[in-house]
Amino acid sequence: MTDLSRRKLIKTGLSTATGIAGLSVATGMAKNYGLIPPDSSGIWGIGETLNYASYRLLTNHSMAREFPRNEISTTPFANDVAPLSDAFKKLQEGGFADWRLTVEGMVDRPGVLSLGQLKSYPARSQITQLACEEGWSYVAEWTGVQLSHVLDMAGIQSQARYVVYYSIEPDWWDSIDMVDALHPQTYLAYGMNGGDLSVGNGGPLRMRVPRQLGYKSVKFITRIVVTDDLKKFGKGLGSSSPEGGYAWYAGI
Ligand SMILES: Nc1nc2c(c(=O)[nH]1)N[C@H]1C(S)=C(S)[C@@H](COP(=O)(O)O)O[C@H]1N2
Ligand SMILES: [Mo]
Repeated sequence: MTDLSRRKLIKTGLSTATGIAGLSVATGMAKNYGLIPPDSSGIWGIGETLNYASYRLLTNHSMAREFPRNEISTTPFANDVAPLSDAFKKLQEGGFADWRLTVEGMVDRPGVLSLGQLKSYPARSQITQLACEEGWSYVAEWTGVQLSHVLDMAGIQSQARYVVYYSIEPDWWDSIDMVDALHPQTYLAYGMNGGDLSVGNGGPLRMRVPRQLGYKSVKFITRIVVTDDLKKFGKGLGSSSPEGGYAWYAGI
């Protein structure tokens, strides 16, 4: 590659890099900046790396769009979930008084939190869109505690790079990097449109990651684990989604 085209590539940025030479320069840069996603080794690996790396370099601090109140959807769509377990139904019958969120991994103060404790933390609200990879979306007001607040309380250790989160549904777990975990719009959400978060929409507690597609907003959250290495979890792809063919990083 000539100096001129190299300069042009750096100037125009990773997202517009084309051709094999461009791709290898871009993935090299991504590697230097620690921007290789955990699902980068498959057929679509280069695409996933470019997508994640260019988003991170260009939009690290950007906010998901917030909407005026009059654009809240009148019928927020509750996507189907697998039939909920007896354990879930028992918690539901008890008004979720016994729902617990375990916080563990690379934190100084691991612990177990009730919904009451989460609600005693500073509450935040945002009116944002939840967009499914299948093409539909809705706008709602989400209320919850910033994930960053829960992480601050637990004291994240300096090597931490990702937060892994688990649903009470066994097949649903996912993870985000620290940029999204500490982002002000990433919530552990327990409210929607002024009321409790309905079970259909993931109540009593769901992760809300408005800068990524809907599937990253995992419902019925019971556990979060702070880690430096996603290879230790599941098949090492960072989430149950790439195991089913979806990208780990689903920035919008
Ligand atoms: N536990 C769990 N979380 C989940 C899902 C699921 O089936 N189970 N579906 C995901 C998908 S694909 C989308 S698009 C959103 C849908 O959220 P909604 O039901 O509020 O529309 O939830 C996500 N979180
Ligand atoms: Mo979805």
